[in-house]
Amino acid sequence: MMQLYWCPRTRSFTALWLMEETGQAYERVRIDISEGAQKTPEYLAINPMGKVPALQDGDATLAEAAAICAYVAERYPQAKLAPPLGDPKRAKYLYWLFFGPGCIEPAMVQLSTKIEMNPVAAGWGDAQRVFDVLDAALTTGPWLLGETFSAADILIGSGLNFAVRMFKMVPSRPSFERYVDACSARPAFQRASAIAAG
Ligand SMILES: N[C@@H](CCC(=O)N[C@@H](CS)C(=O)NCC(=O)O)C(=O)O
Repeated sequence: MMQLYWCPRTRSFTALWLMEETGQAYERVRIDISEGAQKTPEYLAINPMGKVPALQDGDATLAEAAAICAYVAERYPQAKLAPPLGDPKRAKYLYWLFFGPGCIEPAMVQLSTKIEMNPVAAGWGDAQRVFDVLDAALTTGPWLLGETFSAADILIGSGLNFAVRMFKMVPSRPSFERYVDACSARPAFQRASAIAAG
């Protein structure tokens, strides 16, 4: 059984929702980051970055929410959280999985710190461009891959829920509201929310 290392009100909600979408049994190991549990030698052996989420699957351990999404979607193909190899939808699936940490995360930091960067040199361009691109992709929907829900929606949807709804770090837009509503209507999202609420 996989072990998920997580903490409420953190980015580990992504992995919690993901595990709930798989329908597979898993064990939750709570790492209380307000008490420094992420800095113990035992936990640093699992994730040397000392951050949640992290996942253990037998001899395999990994961290980074996007990598956990990709890994779990592959391990449980029956959950249909990733287009199979050879499916053209896989291109956009991978694009959005990398767009999360590669563009959305730094854009969020840029919005909250107001740091000015040369948009040609910055890999994400600038925050306005990142959120315009996401807005355009979400205007059609219902999911990032059209009718096909995937682990990319878990990554981007939980990120938007975190940044737009919970922490109001990113100004909302109608497409973001519709999308977060669609994500939060999923039974697995609701189970994860109930777990996170304790
Ligand atoms: N790049 C990581 C970020 C994870 C992260 O920043 N987690 C924060 C909570 S939202 C954390 O564990 N902070 C504890 C610390 O840095 O001590 C991912 O996407 O999984």
